[in-house]
Amino acid sequence: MAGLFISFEGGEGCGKSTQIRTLNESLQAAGHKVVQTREPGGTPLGEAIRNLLQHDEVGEGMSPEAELLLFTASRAQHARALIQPAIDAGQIVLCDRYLDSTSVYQGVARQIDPVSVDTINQFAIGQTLPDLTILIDLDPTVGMERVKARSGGKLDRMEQEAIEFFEAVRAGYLKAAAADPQRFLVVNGDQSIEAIQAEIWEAVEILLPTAH
Ligand code: Z5A
Repeated sequence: MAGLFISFEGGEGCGKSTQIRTLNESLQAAGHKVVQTREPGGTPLGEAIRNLLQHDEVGEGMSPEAELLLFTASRAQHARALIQPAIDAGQIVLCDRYLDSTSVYQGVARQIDPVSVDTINQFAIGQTLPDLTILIDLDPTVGMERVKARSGGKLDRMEQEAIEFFEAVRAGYLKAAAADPQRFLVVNGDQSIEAIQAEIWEAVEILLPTAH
C-alpha cells in the first residue's frame, strides 16, 4: 500500500524543523513508520551537495544557474533513492523543503526564468510529488531574528542575503500556495509551537494510511 509524502516549506526560521520533529513523534506514537528527511540532502550525495551549497568555500560566487542545478541534482537523487522507495513501502515521508523551495528561491527570488526552473524541477522529481505541502508563513524579519538567536549571529551563504530577498521568498510561497490550494496548507508561523502543531495534525490526520 502506498504511503504518504508531506513536504514542509517556508522562509528561514519559520519553524519547519520544529514542527517536523513533533509531527514525526506523534505519527510514530500512533504506530506509523516515518522517514524524516531534508533538502538539500537526505542521501550521501545530497548531503555532499548541501555542504557545497551552504558551507564550502568553493561555493562562494556560485552562479544562480549552478545553484539551481545543484539543488535539483540533490533532489533527483533524493526522490529516487529515498523518498519514492519509502512511499512505495507504505511509509510516511516528512521532508524539510522540496520542489517549491526551488520554484521560490531560484525562480522568484533569484529571478531565473520560471519556465526553465519548472522544467528542471519536474525532470528532477519525476513522478514523486507531495500529497500535502505545509507552508509555514512568517514575516522574514521575525524568522531571521530566530535564526540569528539560534546561531549566535553566524549565518550561512544564503542566510546572508538582504531582507528583500526573503520578502520575495515569502510572496513567492504565498502565490504558489494560492495557485494550488489542493496540495498546500498555509499555517501562520507567528503562533505558539503548540497551536501550529494542532493545525498541522488536523490536516495530516485525515490523510493517514491505516497504521501497521
Ligand atoms: N534552498 C533553495 O534555495 N532552493 C532549494 O531548492 C532548497 C533550499 C531545497 C536551506 O537551509 C537553504 O537552502 C534555505 C533555502 C535554500 N536558505 N536559506 N537562506 P537550511 O536547511 O539550513 O535551513 P532552513 O530550511 O531555512 O531552516 P531553518 O533556518 O533551520 O529554520 P526552520 O527549520 O524553519 O526553523 P526551526 O529550526 O524549527 O526554528 C528556528 C528557531 O525558531 C529555533 O530556535 C526554534 O526553537 C524557534 N521556533 C520554532 N517555532 C517557533 C515558534 N512558533 N515560535 C517561536 N520560536 C519558534
